[in-house]
Amino acid sequence: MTFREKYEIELRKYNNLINRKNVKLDEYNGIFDRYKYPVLTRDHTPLFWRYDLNEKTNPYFMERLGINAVFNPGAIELNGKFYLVARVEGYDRKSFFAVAESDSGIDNFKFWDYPIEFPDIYPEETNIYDMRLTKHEDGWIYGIFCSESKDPDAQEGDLSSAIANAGIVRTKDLINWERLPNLKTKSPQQRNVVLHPEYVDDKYAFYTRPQDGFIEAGSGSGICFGLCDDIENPEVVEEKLVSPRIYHTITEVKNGAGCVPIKTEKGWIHIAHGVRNTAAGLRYVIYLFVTDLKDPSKVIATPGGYLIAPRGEERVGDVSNVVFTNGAIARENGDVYIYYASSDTRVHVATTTVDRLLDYAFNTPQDALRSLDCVKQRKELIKKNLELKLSEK
Ligand code: M1P
Repeated sequence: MTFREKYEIELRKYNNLINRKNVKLDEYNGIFDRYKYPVLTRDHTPLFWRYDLNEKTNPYFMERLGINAVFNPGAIELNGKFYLVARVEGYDRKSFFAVAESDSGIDNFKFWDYPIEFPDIYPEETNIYDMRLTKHEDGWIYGIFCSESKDPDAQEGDLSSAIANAGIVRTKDLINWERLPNLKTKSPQQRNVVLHPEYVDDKYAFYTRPQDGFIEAGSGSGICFGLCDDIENPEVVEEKLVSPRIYHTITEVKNGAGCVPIKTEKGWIHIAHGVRNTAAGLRYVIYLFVTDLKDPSKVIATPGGYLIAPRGEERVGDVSNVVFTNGAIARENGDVYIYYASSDTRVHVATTTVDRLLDYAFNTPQDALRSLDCVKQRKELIKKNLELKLSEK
């Protein structure tokens, strides 16, 4: 086969993939819909990101810079189009950000030609990932992401210890990005930090996730909230606990804010992740809670259990048994698109509406925390249903 033929075969596969229509699955729970195909995978990255397309310098038509995975995207709607700022990970394990665009939000996402570049102001920064995109009322679109560096105090020979910080960039068009200093807090490490879209008490407001180590939450007790006077010198002095870790629940080991909160008439909808341990390792699921419109640090609805957990093929990937979200789009017509990654490998969409999420939030029973109390809760539901004598009607 000639170089040209090989190229055309791969190009056809790529075009088929990005032009493929997505299909709603018939799996039903009344809360959200899942789709057959992931909306972004490593195969969605353009061939010209991976191959040297010059036959003279690449006679075997080989990948020169492979892409390992595409996951954990921030999401935003601008002028009726859906944009994902995805975490793209090369074969070299380093992640970077790239914009993919779609008209429908459920299929045909196509990457822009070039990945995102922003000022390199932290020489020790090794990896960047998981951007949350906040359309702030100050007029900027902020990207808050994890900025990871090697732990300078690691013991000799320890090449794994790392420090996670919240990096901050801002843009008006997703093309030109300004970098601001990393967020300062009292915690030695921060990941899964989200900027609230409105001022609170005339200040910027962040959801944080203090943690003792790079992986372990340690004494970090959950998702917190804190105010910041100056976004150009960002510091949160006081962090107040919002969504705690709780024994024998989906947030036992850790949790973290996910999408930028969605404003509704009944409160702010938060879609976050919770982590528990199993004999097979950590299991990440997505859960929801609502906070007060005036005081977004005050939780007013906590439906029990998870909203989305890994299913079928979602369960397997580079880090198996994980679903994770850091981007959702709430449209003016009430539709909500939740972008979630499975097993740190690919991106899916779940579609729903604000009305359905609010019904779910306020009418799903809270976690009863003990098995026998959960039985009571379920018996109550069964009794009410059986009294309806639905099968006899
Ligand atoms: O591997 C699962 C996820 O692990 C991290 O989340 P957390 O900080 O809550 O442990 C993140 O690094 C995320 O990117 C990753 O998907």
